[in-house]
Amino acid sequence: MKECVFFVVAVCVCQISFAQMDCPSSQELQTALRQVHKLLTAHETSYIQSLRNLRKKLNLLKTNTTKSNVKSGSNRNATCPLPEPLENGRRLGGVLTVGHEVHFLCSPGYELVGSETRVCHESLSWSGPEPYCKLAGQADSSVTSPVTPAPAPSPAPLPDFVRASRCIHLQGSTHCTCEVGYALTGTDNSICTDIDECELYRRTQSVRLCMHNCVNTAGSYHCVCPHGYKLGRDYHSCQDIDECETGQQSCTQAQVCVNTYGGYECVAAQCPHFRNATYVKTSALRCERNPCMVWDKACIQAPSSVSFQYMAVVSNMSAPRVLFRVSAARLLGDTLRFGLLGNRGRRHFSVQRSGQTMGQLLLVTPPQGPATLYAEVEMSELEKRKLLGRYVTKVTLFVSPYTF
Ligand SMILES: *[C@@H]1O[C@H](CO)[C@@H](O)[C@H](O)[C@H]1NC(C)=O
Ligand SMILES: *[C@@H]1O[C@H](CO)[C@@H](O)[C@H](O)[C@H]1NC(C)=O
Ligand SMILES: *[C@@H]1O[C@H](CO)[C@@H](O)[C@H](O)[C@H]1NC(C)=O
Ligand SMILES: *[C@@H]1O[C@H](CO)[C@@H](O)[C@H](O)[C@H]1NC(C)=O
Ligand SMILES: [Ca+2]
Repeated sequence: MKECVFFVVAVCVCQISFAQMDCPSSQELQTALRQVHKLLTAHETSYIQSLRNLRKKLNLLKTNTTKSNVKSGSNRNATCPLPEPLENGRRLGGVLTVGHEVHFLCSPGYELVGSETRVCHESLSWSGPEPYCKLAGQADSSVTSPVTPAPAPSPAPLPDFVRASRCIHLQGSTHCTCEVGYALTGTDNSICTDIDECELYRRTQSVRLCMHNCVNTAGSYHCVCPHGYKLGRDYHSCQDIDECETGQQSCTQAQVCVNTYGGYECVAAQCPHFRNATYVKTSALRCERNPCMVWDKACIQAPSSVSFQYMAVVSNMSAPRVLFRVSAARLLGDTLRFGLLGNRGRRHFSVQRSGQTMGQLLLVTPPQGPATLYAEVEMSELEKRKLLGRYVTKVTLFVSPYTF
């Protein structure tokens, strides 16, 4: 928070002076900048100090609990060796006893390499590698790891990320080139370093290099897709695998396989229970009511048929859009009514009439996945305001975790 305030101050200093057309000497500007820098440094220090205090308390608690468990008080007074002084930086924290932490901070213009925080272990040694400060923006002194690939399963350094450049000497000048995917680095252009296309794109482009994840490799990169997708032919996009088609599914005979984006579902339609009404399954995704006694009002008011509809969509799909339409196969009465049953789907769906004998289910908001949304669409047929029949469609919408 405070950092922002300081930054605003710096900007204001410049703007006011330009507005007055009273050009400040560069010395004045530099003084202002130096002050802001000082403030920032002070703020950074206090921030790290408070972080350190928090960590200290946490560590005390931790050691307290382990101590009371182990009952070994022998090391309580023992200290770790004083850490080497940090060149171009400094150490925060002077308590060197077991369980305490020290922190390291580099001077402006330097970057810390190694452990920013080190804990004094029971063995009286410090955790983590010893830190040092290197000039910001310069390659690491150890040439082997200027770029670390994102998920490198092998801990060994990958020297392929750095190569020697090819240079030609021509009339006193030298021209150096790199292979595709590498860029010249180093003060003398002697080294080619792999270009991290993933990082480059993330920083500079608004479009995505990969539909899902990008993995940088020596001299190139490749895109990876989440489980349930395969890489498209363009090597950038991700395509859903239709498990129901490819036979990778494991649904039982009684179930229906529904392909979804990034997976699949095994569904089984369950016929509903309504008072005085009984249903038979007429197909995998449809139940019809058995005939009612003419006097049995409860039975007559139960839906004549219940159909099941399963759909798969991607996350954040644009809305509103029509998901499907229902219509009466044959019209017996004089009126058809369409509506949503219950409250379950009201947040995401709405039902509209789309013709004389047709209604449609609309998705009204972009669905945020992963999610499974439900809606029940009812079509009722009336003759002189008397109910002839109700037809219900139970809709299940599988929303993928991704926008593809
Ligand atoms: C750790 O334990 C000591 C007593 O064993 C107690 O005085 C101290 O407050 C405890 N510290 C914390 C942070 O709980
Ligand atoms: C720790 O040091 C203090 C004095 O420095 C001493 O009084 C105390 O007995 C020591 N405790 C242990 C466990 O060595
Ligand atoms: C439901 O069925 C029972 C017996 O089968 C009958 O007595 C009752 O009237 C029916 N309920 C309605 C509301 O029709
Ligand atoms: C959803 O899509 C809209 C427009 O298509 C976009 O502005 C928004 O950032 C997207 N939201 C998420 C969470 O992807
Ligand atoms: Ca799938």
